[in-house]
Amino acid sequence: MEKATFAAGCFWGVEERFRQVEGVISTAVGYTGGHFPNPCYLDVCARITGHAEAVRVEYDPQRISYEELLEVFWASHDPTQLNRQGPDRGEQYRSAIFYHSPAQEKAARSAKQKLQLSGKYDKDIVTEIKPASEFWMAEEYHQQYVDKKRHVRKRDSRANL
Ligand code: MHO
Repeated sequence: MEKATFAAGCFWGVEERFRQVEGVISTAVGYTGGHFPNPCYLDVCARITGHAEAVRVEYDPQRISYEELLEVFWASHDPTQLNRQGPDRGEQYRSAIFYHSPAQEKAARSAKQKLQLSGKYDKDIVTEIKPASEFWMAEEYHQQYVDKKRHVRKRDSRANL
């Protein structure tokens, strides 16, 4: 099993996206890339931590390559938006790849360059590429948030019958 860590805006939707991918064994959301130990969501919202909302992916390299995970990452957000993603603004929503090995770093840098040269965006890709550092797990209610909400909706609609 190998690890990959990505930040691409609000981690709820990004985690859901990676959860669907064949070869991904587990996902978790958390805070990383900053300097503040053991942050809670409100610390991150207050922008005193330097952390990004991030998703940690555990994957089986026999079934999916890191390059393929990078494609999911690019497709899950707009990497030309600086310190925001859609309506969410602040450095915690920045686009970032936190690499776990020199091979991941190389793959990330080359994918970023390729995407820039592809002409898909007329603006610069602002994605940070940094070594993975301590990953602080987010609160339980943020984990698999979209999936949990889906179950709550189903339960509520059954209750209405
Ligand atoms: N727009 C969302 C972002 C949540 S995400 C965990 C909200 O304001 O609740 O950053």
